Amino acid sequence: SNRTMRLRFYILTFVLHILTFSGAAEIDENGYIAYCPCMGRFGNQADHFLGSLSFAKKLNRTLIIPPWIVHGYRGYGDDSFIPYSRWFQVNALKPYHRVIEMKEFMLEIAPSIWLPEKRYIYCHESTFKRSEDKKSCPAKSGNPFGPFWDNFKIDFPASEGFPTHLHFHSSKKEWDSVYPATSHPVLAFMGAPASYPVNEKDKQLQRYVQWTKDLENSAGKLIDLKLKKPYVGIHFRNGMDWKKACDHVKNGLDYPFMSSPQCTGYQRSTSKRFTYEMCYPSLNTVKSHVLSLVKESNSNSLFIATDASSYENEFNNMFKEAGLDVSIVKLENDELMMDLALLIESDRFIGSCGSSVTAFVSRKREVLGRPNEYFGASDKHNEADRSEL
Ligand code: GFB
Repeated sequence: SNRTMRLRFYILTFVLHILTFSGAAEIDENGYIAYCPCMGRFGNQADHFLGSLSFAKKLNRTLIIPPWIVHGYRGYGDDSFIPYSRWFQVNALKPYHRVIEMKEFMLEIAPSIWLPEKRYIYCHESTFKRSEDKKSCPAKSGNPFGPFWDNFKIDFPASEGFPTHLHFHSSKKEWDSVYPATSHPVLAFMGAPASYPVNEKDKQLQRYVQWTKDLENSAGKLIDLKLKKPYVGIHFRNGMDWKKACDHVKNGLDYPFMSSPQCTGYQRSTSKRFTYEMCYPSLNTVKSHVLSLVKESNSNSLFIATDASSYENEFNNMFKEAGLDVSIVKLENDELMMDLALLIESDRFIGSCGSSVTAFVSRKREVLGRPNEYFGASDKHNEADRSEL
C-alpha cells in the first residue's frame, strides 16, 4: 500500500542519513600518524607536510593534520597554532589520502582509541640520550615542542624508542612488523616523518594543497583591483636571517642547501653548483632579471613579495629609465598567504632558489603548468657588480 511504501521510504532515508553523518567520526582501523611541525617557519613546515602526507599514505594510516605553528605572526600575537583549514581545504587532500585535522581528531577519535594513559611518543632510540631520564623522547622540551602538544592538552606518559634499522624511509612492512596498528593505533612523532627539502617525488602533492574558497576569492579580487595583467611576480629574501644563512654559501656549494634543489636539480650527478648569487643575488642581478622578464612578457605590473626591503623605488626608477609604464604592487601588511596566492597567480615568476617560501609557490605553479625562474640561476642576468647593495 501507499502507507507501507512511504514508511519504507522514511526508514531508508533515515538509514542513509545515519550512514552519511556517522562517517565523520569513523575510526580508521589502519591507525593514525601524528607529528609536531616543530622545525622552521611556514615554508619548511609546508615541505614537511607534503612528506608526512606521503609517509601516511605509504603506511596506509590516516594523517592527523597538525596546525601551522606561526611564530609571533602579526595579528596573531605570540606563537599561534593556525588550523590547516584556516587557509586550505581539508577535503581537497582526500582524493590523495585519508586525513583529519588534529582538533577534530582530539575531539572525536582520541576519546575512543587514544586515552591519556595510552599516549606514546615515538622517536629513535638514539634520541633518548637527549632526555633528562635518558629513556624517553624529549618531545616536550623547549619551544615549540612543549607548547605544541600542550595546546591540545597532550602528555606522553611513555616513549617508544624505535630501533636504528627503522626510519622514515622504511617500508610499510617494516613499520607494521615493529608497530602493528592494533597495538599501536597512533604513531606520534616529535617532528615530521619527512625530509626538508621535500623529496622530488612528493613535490607534486602540492596539487592537493588548495586555498579555501574565501582566500581564493580575496586573492582574485585583489588581482582585479590592483594588478594589470599580464604581471610578473617576484619573491626575494633579504632579511638578516637570510643574509646570515647565505654566508655559508660564500664560495658556492655542490650539495643541497635549504631549498636549493628546486633550481640546481635533485640528482646529485647532474645538479648545478649552488652559488652565492643564487642564494643572495645582488640588486643588479635582480633588477636585470626583472627588466628582461617584464619586457619579454609585455607585463604591465610587477608584484613584489619579500620578507624585508622591497626596493620599490629602485624598480620604479629602472622602469622609468627604460621608458616602461609598469605599476608596482606590494602588500602593505605582512600577509604571507596573500603574497603566496598572488605569486602563484602571476603570469611569470622569479623566486629565491634557497627559499622554501619560493618553493611553495614554484611547486604549485609547476603542477598548474606555469613557468618558474630563479634569481642568479641564469648567467644571462648575473651582474657581478654589487655596488648598489
Ligand atoms: O617560511 P620560511 O621557513 O622560508 O621562513 P625560507 C621565512 C619566513 O619569512 C616566512 C617570512 O615564514 C615568512 O614569515 N617571509 C619570507 C615572508 N618571505 C616572505 C614574503 O614574501 N612575504 C611575507 N609576508 N613574509 C629560511 C628557512 O626561510 O630561512 C631556513 O628555510 C633558515 O631554515 C633561513 O631559517 C634563514 O625557506 O625562505
